Formats: sequence, structure tokens, C-alpha cells
Amino acid sequence: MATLTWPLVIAISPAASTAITAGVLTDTGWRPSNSGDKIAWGDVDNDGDLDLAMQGKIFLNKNNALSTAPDWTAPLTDDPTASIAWGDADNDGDLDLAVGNYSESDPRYRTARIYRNDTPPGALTPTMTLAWSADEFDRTVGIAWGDVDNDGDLDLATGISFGPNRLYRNEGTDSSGNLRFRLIWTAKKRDAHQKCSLGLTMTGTAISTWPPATGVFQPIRSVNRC
Ligand SMILES: [Ca+2]
Ligand SMILES: [Ca+2]
Ligand SMILES: [Ca+2]
Ligand SMILES: [Ca+2]
Repeated sequence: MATLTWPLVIAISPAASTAITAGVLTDTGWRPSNSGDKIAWGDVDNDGDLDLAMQGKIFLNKNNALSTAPDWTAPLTDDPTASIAWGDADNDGDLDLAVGNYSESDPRYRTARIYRNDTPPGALTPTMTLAWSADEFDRTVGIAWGDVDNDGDLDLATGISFGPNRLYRNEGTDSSGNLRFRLIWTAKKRDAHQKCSLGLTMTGTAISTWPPATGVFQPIRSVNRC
């Protein structure tokens, strides 16, 4: 089993075009200048290779080598990122970045945000624009995309620590290009232990009407053994 050491090391198969042999992984030597424990792969610049988001930073894949210094850093540097996920929020063919934050001391930095990807083809640096921030000041430790209402766009679920999980419906963009997401569901806070929930489960059945039938969404309580 490959082991991630600190700072983060990426190990890849030496021959990507051939079957990966169990146990054959090679340290690429990549050592980022920044640390971070929330990472997600995504082709930011649509050039066919995977780039890496780490916390609120993006490292582009250039000629099969990741940048060691971030090519983009979220402008809200006080955000303590606790979760990230790529998804095409505006259905324009590129990946946008959802970021969940968790601040112990300052509620202003406990919200979820989406950065819209406006990176032109061949750009050396990503162009990411803050396009939505949740109104709720949640400790957002989990974030996930999914088309829950089956209308062709990605909706956003947030997993909250010390609070109920939420679901935001994608309602398109306004004339300024800002994304519009509307809070449509908040987990029912059943007891004090609900604060430990981290995510959502879904039935996997397409939802043709809204609101969905009772029981479609269930808060997870077992993740933290609350
Ligand atoms: Ca790429
Ligand atoms: Ca997009
Ligand atoms: Ca775009
Ligand atoms: Ca949708």
C-alpha cells in the first residue's frame, strides 16, 4: 500500500499505458511549497491532464509535472478550508471548485463557497472567481456535488460539524455570472449528537418532483459514532 508522507508525495505507476502491477509505485519527487490535508483532482484547464486542488490552492499539471508552488490561491486567505470538491456548477464544461470552511474563532469563515472556473485554454494560471457564498455560517467539514432534482445541474450538499447538514439547489446564474444556490433542505436536528454528522445518504433514485418523499435524505450519524 502506498504511503503518503509529509509533505505530500504523489506516487504513480511508471508506465501509465500498461496495467499497474500491485506494489509498483514510484515517488515522483513532487514536494509542494504549501501543506494541506484536503485535496482533490480535477482538470482545471481542460487540457486533458489532472491538476490538483489542495485546500484553497491549485497546482496545475504542466508537461506531466505538477507545479510545486500554487498557480492559484483563493483570495479569501482567512478561510480555513475543511473540504473541497470539483463540479461543473454552471454547466459550461469546466470544473468549478466548492470549498467548505471551518473556523473555531470567527463565524465569518465558517461558510461554503464556490469559485467559478474561467480559465481560458492554454492559460498558465487558473482564473477562478468567487461566485457564491452560503448565507449560513456553518462549520463545513464536508461538501459534495450531485444532481438531486435531476434537472441537469449540480446541486450542493454540505456536511456540518456542530450543526445540521444542508442541501442547496442550483438555480443557475444571474446577469453578473454569480451562481445562485438556494437552501432547500436542512437536516432535522434530532438531538445533541446530531452535531457530529458529516454527510448525507441518498437513495440513488432520481427525484422527479420537489420536495422529495420523506426519507430520501438521511443524516449520517455513524461516521463519528455519535
Ligand atoms: Ca489540466
Ligand atoms: Ca463550470
Ligand atoms: Ca467556466
Ligand atoms: Ca440539479
